[in-house]
Amino acid sequence: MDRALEFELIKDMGEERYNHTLRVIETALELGRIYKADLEKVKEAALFHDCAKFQGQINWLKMAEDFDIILDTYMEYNQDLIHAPLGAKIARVKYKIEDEEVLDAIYYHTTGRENMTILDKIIYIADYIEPGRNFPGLDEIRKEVFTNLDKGILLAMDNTIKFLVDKNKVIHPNSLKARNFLLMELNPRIR
Ligand code: DGI
Ligand code: FE
Ligand code: FE
Repeated sequence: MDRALEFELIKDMGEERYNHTLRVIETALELGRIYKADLEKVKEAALFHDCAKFQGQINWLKMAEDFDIILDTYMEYNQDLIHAPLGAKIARVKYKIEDEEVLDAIYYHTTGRENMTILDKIIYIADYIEPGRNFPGLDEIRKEVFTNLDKGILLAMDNTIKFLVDKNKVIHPNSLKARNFLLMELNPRIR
């Protein structure tokens, strides 16, 4: 890893989250090899996926405005979601990433979206199953991801949506669209 780049990322996100990033890279590369994704893109998207997860007290609305990000009402309401679109923007302007597929994978890494690309899927799920994570049900999901990527992702999305409902949290429409899309694709209509 380029030292200056590493330094910049650690300064912004802190050591702990940087270590999470390294684990996401390893997991994503492992999946990328299995599912035949472009490993350069996988590595780049994983490296920068949380590049906007700044430490400390951040005025996310102001930050979004400064970077010309258009936020929907759900992101204004739940500001934990802002680091994903903001990350795509920062990857573009600060880290000079030009690949739209990579930028999209960063943009949608928290919620997912309808009809996800293989790169979107790998970043989304590597973030969820990296070895530092410890959610209930994770062992089953880890196993499934390596057998059937879509089924594994659907389990992870179901888990996340259930968790959010239990916590009385607003669910972003992209999370619902992503889950519905996979569910319908995995269970085609019979008549
Ligand atoms: O940034 P990370 O912590 O590595 O992971 P992430 O970007 O997936 O963020 C995870 C958090 O985002 C987790 O607490 C669940 C939450 N989340 C995911 N989808 C939604 C959501 N929160 C809300 N309110 N609505 C969603 O649709
Ligand atoms: Fe994130
Ligand atoms: Fe992450």
